[in-house]
Amino acid sequence: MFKNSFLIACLLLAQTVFAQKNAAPIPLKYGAQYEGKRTDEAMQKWRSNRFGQFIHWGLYAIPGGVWNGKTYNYAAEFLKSSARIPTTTWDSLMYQFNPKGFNAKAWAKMAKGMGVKYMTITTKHHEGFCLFPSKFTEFNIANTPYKKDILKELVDAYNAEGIDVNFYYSVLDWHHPDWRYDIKSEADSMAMVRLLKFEENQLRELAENYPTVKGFWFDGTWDNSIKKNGKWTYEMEMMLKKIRPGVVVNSRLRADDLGARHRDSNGKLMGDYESGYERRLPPATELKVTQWDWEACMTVPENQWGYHKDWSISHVKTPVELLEMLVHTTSMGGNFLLNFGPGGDGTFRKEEHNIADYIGKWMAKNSDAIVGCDYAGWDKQDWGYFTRRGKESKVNAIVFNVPVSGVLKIKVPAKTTIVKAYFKEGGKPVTVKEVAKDQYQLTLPGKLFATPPVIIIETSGGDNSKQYKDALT
Ligand code: FHN
Repeated sequence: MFKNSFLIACLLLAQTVFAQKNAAPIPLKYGAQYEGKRTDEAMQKWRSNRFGQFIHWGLYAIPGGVWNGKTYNYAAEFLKSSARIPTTTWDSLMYQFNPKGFNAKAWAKMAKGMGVKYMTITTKHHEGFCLFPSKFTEFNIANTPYKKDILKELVDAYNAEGIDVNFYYSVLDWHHPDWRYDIKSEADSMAMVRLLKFEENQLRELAENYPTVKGFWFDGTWDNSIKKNGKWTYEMEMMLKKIRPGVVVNSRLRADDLGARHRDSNGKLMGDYESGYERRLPPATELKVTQWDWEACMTVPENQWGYHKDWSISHVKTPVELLEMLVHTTSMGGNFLLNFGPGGDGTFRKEEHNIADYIGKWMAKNSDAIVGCDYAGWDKQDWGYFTRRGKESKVNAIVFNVPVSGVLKIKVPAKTTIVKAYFKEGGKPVTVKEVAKDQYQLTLPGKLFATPPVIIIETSGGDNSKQYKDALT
């Protein structure tokens, strides 16, 4: 009896899987626009950048997570909501925004020194305050004591250092009276029409007034009110790409006709890259991510994007932890966007300077193993990561955990021979030994490393597997 029901259950399951696999695609007007990776020059540049600086800066930087003497541990940029601060009270922080220590050129120099190739900045976060002088709201930088177009200063300064700039834009807007979390009535629907028109105007403004912008990074799009407006998300992507051809848009913007987000109802990625990896990286086994472009964004403390006065609340990642995340991300074909939250005075905290210094020193010697590099196609090993530039025969081994034996085990893909290996810095050779079919050992000199070393592994084709006989089990 049990056997029969089990058999039937299996048959039904097989039938469903078969049906799903062979189901006709759902017809969509506002689904994915193309399949696979974009191959144009702008996208190749975006991809080769690999390392970016995220900047969360807004009015929330002024209270820094503290309101009326009470510290709120949740993310500083959510203080308005955590401390239940009325909109008019919060909005009046605008009259205090005058960052005396701000220096766009110094920010850009720090970023350049860290080795980033792009920067993504909050032009408007959930609070609704705009770091640019918008014609469509008074709630913007021009009406603060600072007055100047701080966004333009930053774009110019970063571009002068050769760093691309992308604009973060929150669709969710706590300031705008027409924002709705859901659409449950005709009035909600009309309000959202007005809100989305306002945002369309602002997006056009950003694309037109800052001609060097390289990408738009949308956020705050998870509510039903946006899921029910897939058409608008599609139109915004098209509009931005029309005004600024080549501009790169993240997957968070998009919802399709049926409200599916990131991926449309047929499972295809919308936007130009997957931007769902937030405060986490795909595990090394999740190799499917190498099939598309993706970016991980990362905080330094556990969950603080905007400036918070008290970082003792959670673990603060060390510079080497963050460097490892950058390398991990590159080794899986992704971009790593590391967040900085400057204070209301326009300066970065000492921990952020330390991170920039540490990673910058490493990048100054080793950026060749990151920028322009990708998934190498070799099996991940416990001691670290592999990266490779295109189809080059050289592979970079970046070592974070030196084994007690001092021996790095390597499994190469079939028909790959390791010819030699040496330290990128200084060129000292590393002993290479072939130990079994497609398996090698690299013996490190018996010393500890102050920073993660990069070992260049030179390979050639050729099949020397014939000398090995598989076990007859
Ligand atoms: O709520 C925001 C958060 O403040 C921050 O901007 C991050 C960055 O990815 N995005 C949202 C949460 O997903």
